[in-house]
Amino acid sequence: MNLDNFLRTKGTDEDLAQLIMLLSKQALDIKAGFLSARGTADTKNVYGETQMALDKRADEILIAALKASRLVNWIATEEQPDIIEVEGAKNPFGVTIDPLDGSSLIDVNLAVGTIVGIYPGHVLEPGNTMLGALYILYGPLTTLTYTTGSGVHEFVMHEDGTFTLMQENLTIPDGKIYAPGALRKDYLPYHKQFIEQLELEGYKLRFSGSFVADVHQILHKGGMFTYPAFAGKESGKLRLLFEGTPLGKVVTEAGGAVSNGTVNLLEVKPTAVSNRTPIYIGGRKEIALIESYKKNAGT
Ligand code: P6P
Repeated sequence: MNLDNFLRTKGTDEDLAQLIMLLSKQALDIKAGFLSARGTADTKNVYGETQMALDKRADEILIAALKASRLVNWIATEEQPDIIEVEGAKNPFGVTIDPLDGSSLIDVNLAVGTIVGIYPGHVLEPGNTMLGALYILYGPLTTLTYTTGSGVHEFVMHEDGTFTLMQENLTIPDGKIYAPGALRKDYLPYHKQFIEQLELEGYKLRFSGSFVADVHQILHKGGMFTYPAFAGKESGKLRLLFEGTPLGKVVTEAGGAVSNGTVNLLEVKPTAVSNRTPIYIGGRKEIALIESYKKNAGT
């Protein structure tokens, strides 16, 4: 079954379905740029990170398509300093987008992806208000995984850019994979204790440098991804709106959990689009464990 028919059979809100279809249709163009727009751009994003030419290209493609469709009122992307308000919007929706997470890995041919959170209105709201979330993963296959609150469903892209159903109602299994971001020398005590416990239990390290690819693996095989608070960076590295909450919504809908180590990340209200956050995302067991370690450490 193709994505369009699947959305319809699931009774998805028509405007939301149109938005998901529009986003899916950008994948072919974004992927086409992988051969041409390589290397770094001569600019930095608001986080001071050098932008890859592909980051900017994917960002331009997505913003142009969303503006032309008028399907959303607010657009926030990791590559833009401010939230964009769309003139003549037909819907009140807001979207938060990481246009190409992990983009620096394209030069070494590793999987990267587009991450999207969909809100009923403005995006500076807790992730648990989201109408849905999706990510497109550009790997050996190009896949689209989405949730609108009724299960998590995965599709594969064909040569013509259409997507067909690969797996319905995906749930995160028990599994022993851990993806530990940050440098071990910078671990805070409670985090060090947590990582050492996982290693004691025989968890295997799988960390590619692409959040979306690493979380996708954990969604299918179980375990946990973390990019924690660390010495000198109590807010961690990853972005709340563009990475933590959209994939947190998907993993939570698949029976997992997402946390900043203290609380459910989907309950956190952003103060700015640039908010960073410590992230623990994966199986409920692992998330409960880190929250207990952090609580016992009194931090
Ligand atoms: P580090 C990619 O730049 C990213 O934002 C995430 O996709 C990834 O998990 C993380 O940063 C990798 O960070 O410090 O290991 O290079």
